[in-house]
Order: sequence, then structure tokens, then C-alpha cells
Amino acid sequence: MGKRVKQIVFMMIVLIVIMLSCETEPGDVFTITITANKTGVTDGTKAYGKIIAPGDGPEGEALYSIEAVFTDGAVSGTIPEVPAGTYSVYVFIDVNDNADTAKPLPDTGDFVFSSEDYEVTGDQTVTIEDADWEAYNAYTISVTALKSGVSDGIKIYTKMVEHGEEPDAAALYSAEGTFSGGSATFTISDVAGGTYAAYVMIDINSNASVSDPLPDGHDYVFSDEDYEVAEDLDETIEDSDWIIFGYTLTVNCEDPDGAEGISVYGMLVEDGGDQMSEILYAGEAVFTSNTAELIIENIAPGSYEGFYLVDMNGNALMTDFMPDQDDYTFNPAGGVEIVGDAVDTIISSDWEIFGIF
Ligand SMILES: [Ca+2]
Ligand SMILES: [Ca+2]
Ligand SMILES: [Ca+2]
Repeated sequence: MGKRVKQIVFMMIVLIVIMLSCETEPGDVFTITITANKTGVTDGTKAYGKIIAPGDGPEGEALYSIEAVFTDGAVSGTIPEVPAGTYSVYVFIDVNDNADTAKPLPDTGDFVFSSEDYEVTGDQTVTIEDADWEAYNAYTISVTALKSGVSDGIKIYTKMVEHGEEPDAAALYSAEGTFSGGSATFTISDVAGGTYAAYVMIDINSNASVSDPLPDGHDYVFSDEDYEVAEDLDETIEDSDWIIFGYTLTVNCEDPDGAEGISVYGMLVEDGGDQMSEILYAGEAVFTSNTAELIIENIAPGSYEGFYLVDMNGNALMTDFMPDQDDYTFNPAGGVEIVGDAVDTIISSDWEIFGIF
């Protein structure tokens, strides 16, 4: 061989050796180092990492696993002898210190990191920075509220309470915003997935307590008592979704005479209206043991005429409540003034039999 050919052959051999040394051989194993930072994590908090088969979700069986303890907002550890291949890497910080060490999984309150389709081709380091963590099972709700006619500067408040609870229950999450140009926006972050009762109000008369805002007369309210959160949500409350906050009128009625099992109806119409006026609010109850508790709900504050009817012959329609022969009626003089939740009483002698003048 000529000198030049020898040089070329030598160069080719060198090149092949270099190429081979870059390829992973079957049986080669590598060390995976996981280095993580998260400010605010207290010393002693555990982090768990695992490498699992690609395609398995975060709950998949660990092929390789590791646990380590946070110090000064940082944690690291190594997993030796990982064959080349494609995996998923899951790491979580057990912030609330409740993971089952036999099969550690994150729950609400923990932080998680994942890297799917993670290729192992040599000794490698997975570096997880502050911004790479996500709160487990936590979502962001962004709300735009529209309501024309609301003055700039008026506050809107929202609270999410336990499912089944009323607006005055303790807030699990809350937020506020300020109206400008007929709309307001607010964001609720880190909401754990689940079902809640959500209450929103526009404090029209600017008198709500900032620490526990609740609606009163003239405020607008909106509620969703079965509010499900399972992803990030972008919501709009439309102009027509709002109702004026209303009060409850409870009327304890005494039996006029022999009305056991009979229905009593209550209805409110506009101030100065009569029995033929449009019914604004209504309720129904049945006499039991000579009394009936009639409840009329969600009444906007104001003055109304009240009409009550004991439908002795059972022919009144919920749509008109018109009395006829032998029914009992009562129309309180001076109307019904609603400024808050109220309790009224109708005693036996208040009832007048209809049709006898
Ligand atoms: Ca946990
Ligand atoms: Ca108010
Ligand atoms: Ca009747």
C-alpha cells in the first residue's frame, strides 16, 4: 500500500472507532442524575422520582425509582444502570408528606414534573427548575364578567365553597375584580380538581365586607352550585346570567278553618297592584296540624302587594292563584316591604272567606 492509501485506511479506522464509541451497545447501562430546585420547599420534604416504560401514565409501574430529601430548596439523586432506551420520567415533591412510601404517588398539594419520551443514550442529568413544576391536580379559572350599566370601580367578588354549601360557607377559593366599561375579570389559581358551589356577586352598593363579602339588596348575583373543575377553565358570565340578589319571606299561616291538607298560596305583585297584576314572586305550602310554612324566595328588595289564598276547593292554578267561592284570602294592608329576610304571620282570624260580601 502506498503511504497515501495507508493514511486513508487509518483515518477510516479512526472514524469507525469514533462512530462505534458513540453508539450504545446492547447491555450498556447509564447513570441518570436528577437535580431539582424548588424554592419554598422546607428541608426534609421528600421528592420521589421514577423512570417508567413509555406510554405508561404517571401511575405506571416504576422500572427505576429514587427518593431524596430536600435541603435548601434543592434535591438530587442518581439512578444507576439504566439501559439505553426511551422512557418517561416522573418526579414529585410530597409537600404534604402523605405519600405511601411503598408506591408513592402525588396528591393535591404536591408538585409534579414529567418528561415523556425521554431518551437515554448515555450518562445524563435531568434538571428541574422552579418554573418546571406544576401543582398536582390544580387548575386556573379565568373569568370575564359582563354587566352593562355597572359603574367603573364597582367590585365583583367570587368564592368557591364545598359542594352543597351555601354562599355564607367558608371560602375554599376566592377572588375579586373591579368593573371597568361594563366588564370585570378575575383569576382563581391552583384550584384542586373537584366539584364546588361557586358564588359570584357584584357589590352594586359598595358595602360588602372585604374579608367575607356577601350580597345584599340591589347587588347582582350569579351562582353555579355544581361547578366542576377538571381542567383550566375560561369562563364568561353574560349580562343575562345575573339576577338581583333576593331575600326570603317566610309566612307562618294558621289554618282558617278545616284546611288540613289544603294548599295555601302566597304571591307578591308590584306595589299598588291588585289580584290581576303580574305575579312577581310566589310560594306554596300545605296545611299540616293547622299550620303551614309558606316560603317565597329570592325577592328583590322593595315594596309589594301580597295576596294569600287558601284554595279550599283545590282548583287554583299556580299560574294565576285566583280565588273562587269558599276559598280564604288575605291581603295585608300596607303591602309587603322587603328589606331583608323576613318572617310574617297570618293568624286564623286574618283569613276572609271569598265571595261573601
Ligand atoms: Ca402528598
Ligand atoms: Ca352590597
Ligand atoms: Ca279555589
